[in-house]
Amino acid sequence: MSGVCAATWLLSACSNVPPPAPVLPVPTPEQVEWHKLETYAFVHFGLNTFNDLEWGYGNTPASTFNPTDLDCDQWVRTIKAAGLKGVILTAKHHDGFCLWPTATTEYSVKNSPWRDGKGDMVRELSDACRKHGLKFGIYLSPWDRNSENYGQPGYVEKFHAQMHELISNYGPLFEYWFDGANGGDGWYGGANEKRSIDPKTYYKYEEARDAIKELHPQAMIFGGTVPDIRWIGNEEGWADATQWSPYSYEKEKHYTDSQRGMEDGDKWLGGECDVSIRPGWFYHAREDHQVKSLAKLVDLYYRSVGHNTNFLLNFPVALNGKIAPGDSIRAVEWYQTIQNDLKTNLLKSAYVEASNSRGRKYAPARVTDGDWDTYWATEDGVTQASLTFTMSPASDVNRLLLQEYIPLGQRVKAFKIEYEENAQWKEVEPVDETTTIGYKRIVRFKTVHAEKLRVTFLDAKGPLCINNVEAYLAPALLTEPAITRNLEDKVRIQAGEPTAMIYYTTDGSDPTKESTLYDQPFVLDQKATVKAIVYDETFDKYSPVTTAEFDIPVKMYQIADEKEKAILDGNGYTTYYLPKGKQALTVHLEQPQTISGFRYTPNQNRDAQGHISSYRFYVDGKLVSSGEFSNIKANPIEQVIRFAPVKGKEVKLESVRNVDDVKSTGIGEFSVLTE
Ligand code: FUL
Repeated sequence: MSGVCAATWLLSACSNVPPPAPVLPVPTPEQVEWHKLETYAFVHFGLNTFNDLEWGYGNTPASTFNPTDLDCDQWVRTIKAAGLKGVILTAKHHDGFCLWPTATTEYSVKNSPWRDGKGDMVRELSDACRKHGLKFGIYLSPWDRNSENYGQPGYVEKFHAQMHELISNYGPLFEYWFDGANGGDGWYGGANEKRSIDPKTYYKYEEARDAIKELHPQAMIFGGTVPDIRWIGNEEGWADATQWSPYSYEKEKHYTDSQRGMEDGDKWLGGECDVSIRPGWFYHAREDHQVKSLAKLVDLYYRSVGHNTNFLLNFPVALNGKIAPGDSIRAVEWYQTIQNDLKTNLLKSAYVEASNSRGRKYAPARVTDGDWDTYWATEDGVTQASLTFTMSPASDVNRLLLQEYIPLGQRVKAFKIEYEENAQWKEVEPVDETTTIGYKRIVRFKTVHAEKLRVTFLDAKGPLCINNVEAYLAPALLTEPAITRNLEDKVRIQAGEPTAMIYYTTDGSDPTKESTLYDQPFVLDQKATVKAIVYDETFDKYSPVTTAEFDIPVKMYQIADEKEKAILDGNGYTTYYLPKGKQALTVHLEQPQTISGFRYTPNQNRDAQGHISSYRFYVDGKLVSSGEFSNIKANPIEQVIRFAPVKGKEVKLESVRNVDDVKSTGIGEFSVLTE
């Protein structure tokens, strides 16, 4: 042994080798605790619920707020059973209606029939949370469509007074949400909003933050100008696999940069993936059959928590004041499925070796000791190294969970996973790129039989600090099929697995393996509801049911222009842009129909522009409906508008305004709803 080697050996063997120097930025201890929550709930409830709206204009009377059987305890029991660690309540949404008896405005529960005007929903929910050991958080919309002095200094005083009531009277808060809508960017404020403000200065967010932090040092602030965490850039509940917690708003080119964070970000701002269990944030009876499927929610878990971000799952509480039974059941099934996926850690008793180690305190076995605060680390200057796990016994495996010791910063930039079978090393086939790790990364890959598993860290911003590695064998989950109807009125049903058996019905009944077997696209040139399932013969298991409601067939529309036909092809990604100078789409039907609504889907391509935010709709030249497609910028889902039935042959969808005032108008899909 040379003198240098002996010295290195002595140094690494002794237990007081210093930890690796932090890689900046690092999270605060409160941010670390927030990461550990992983999943928690949102509840959207308020006047919108009773008026079938997503963004109320602030003019629906407070008297319409009347839950018949409000039960916050039921919400909390559901949320807890779904493994979620806390709940954030929309104490006031953009319509300005307050769910607590505030002294700042008459537009609150005190002027509603609910509990004879003596109710306080913030109190009921925070009490229920305390009773069941759940954390509690507040959403208070800065934008207020009811307040007459919104846009002037007086409103900001009122907004701060509301915040003070909420932070002073309802116990500890774990998160505080400042929503960004109507952040002053053009007409994003909505159809009636003409009061433009500069969100950076108007709301006095710095003062608000100081006040919140003084009373709730642990609370994470979402939004505003001095946040602790960051919106992930979509309302679909997922983050990119490459996911840096560091971020710099100064370097942001588009808000979707947030989907992956920034390797060179100078502030620690962990990503939060928010999504509703239904298409909308508020309850709409028409979405009762659109509760996200189990497979969809499980996928979102892996693409949020498994991609180093937290998952915020919204429950749109129903008119009776309860979470609808289907939503509760789905959320609990979701949690149980994840628990089952990640039940038996196959590395618990594996023998671990590393190609490099900083010493005994940072030995490779630290990654399987179940202690979050101990970690394996490499020597200074070593940013490439591998961990090898000898499985006892050899096992099938398809998930690998990795964690970095984030109090010292996020480091890993790239890694690969290999397995050994019959003395041969091969790489696994992951579903997405194996780049960053951060607080938590769960890699899904095709099942392999492994005698050994090896993780090779290929590049990092400093010596490696890995505190946990786990491996699992998750059972396969049957995903429900997708149903579309094309320009020839042919219905296509597709399953994830091309060989899957699909059964369907067209009479509205739930399909079983006794229903019609799908073998090829079939013509459906009438109004009908198609329901389909995937069936797995080996395990005698069904996927969830997919329901598609088709109105009058494509053949009943007269469309000559080839490009324009994209609006009816059942594919929201192919988009028809109205010719320059045109603000409206006019469509003729073969025969007069009793029309009672329409559907509009904006271009589904990521970062696409030209979504209509405010519209007018005409039948045979007569205006039958006008309004806004609330929240279409952040959540560009299908919009369904209904109105009193009217007979006609010519329909016209006019764009009064597009998101961000973009000139050209895009129509992904459009169709009429008939009686
Ligand atoms: C958005 C809002 O505009 C939506 O209505 C919803 O509250 C969502 C969570 O945030 O920005």
